[in-house]
Amino acid sequence: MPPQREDPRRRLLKRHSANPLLTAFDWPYFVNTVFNPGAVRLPTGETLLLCRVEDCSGHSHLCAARSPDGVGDWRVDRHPTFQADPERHPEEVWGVEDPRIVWIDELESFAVTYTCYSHRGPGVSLALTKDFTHFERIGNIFPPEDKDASLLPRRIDGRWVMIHRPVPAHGRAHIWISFSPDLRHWGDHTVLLKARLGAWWDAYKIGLSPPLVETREGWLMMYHGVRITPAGCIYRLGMALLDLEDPKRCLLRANKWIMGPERDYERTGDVGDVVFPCGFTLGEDGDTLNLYYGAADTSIAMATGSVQEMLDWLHENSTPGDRDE
Ligand code: BMA
Repeated sequence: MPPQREDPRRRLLKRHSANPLLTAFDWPYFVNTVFNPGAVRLPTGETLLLCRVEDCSGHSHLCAARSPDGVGDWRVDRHPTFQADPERHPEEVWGVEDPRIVWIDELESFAVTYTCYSHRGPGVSLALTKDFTHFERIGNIFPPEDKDASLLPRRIDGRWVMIHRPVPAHGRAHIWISFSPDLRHWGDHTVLLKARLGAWWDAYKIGLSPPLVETREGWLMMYHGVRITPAGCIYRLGMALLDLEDPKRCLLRANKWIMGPERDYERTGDVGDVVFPCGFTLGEDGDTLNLYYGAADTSIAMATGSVQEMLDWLHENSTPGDRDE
């Protein structure tokens, strides 16, 4: 049989026809842009997006938007939901950005990891909340330069697990994994997934996108790769699979990206050619994945896929483990 060509119309992630779902014009107060939201489904069934909002000073804060179906009828908080607190947290003096949210059964709380930004560069901070009104700030847990962080939703072998992306002074920016007994003290820092080299779509700089999706086959990790071109950077999305009980082990890594900037709202904006997911919700069936992403650092969009189809595709389009040549 001749080799089958992949149908280019087959898409793992289908964009919603109402995209972009949210823009600065939906905000009850004046803002520049809204993008890169963390996402959760609340016990009420509502979808909550904790959106990065950039004001006209250039600094970002976080603001919650709630919707009954995750697509429309958004109720946006009338004031910023979570703002930088530079008096107590000087590492936030230039704002807070790009939240990832995970529900933690053991703590009966949502854990929000976000980028704190200051003169020293971007770092990783952590806050806990039960209601997205009151927040317990744990503070800066990974110093600059580090970002794109999310917890796993449970301890593994007694320790909390964080995926994050430090940036070295020289060389490629890889995704790392670190461990903690108490969410405050972190160690056993290990490179988890390397940025590749040369012509690869994910060469030189990669970072975690939304929190990991727990499946029977392993932790499904969606990550962004940054292609540096003479015309600027292109942010695309790829996938890898980590061992469920030993997430330091990368089982599979897709060779191709699964989503890149195509539509006008992804190609044009304050920073063009960016799709940047920071959150997802799962449907009642446990398989339908609604991925929320920032488009061109300007608006918020959503794409939907099947976790099982993504896993099947990953098996067909991967090299085993973490090959980076
Ligand atoms: C990354 C992050 C994101 C942003 C992206 C594109 O480094 O800062 O917040 O969406 O760049 O500008």
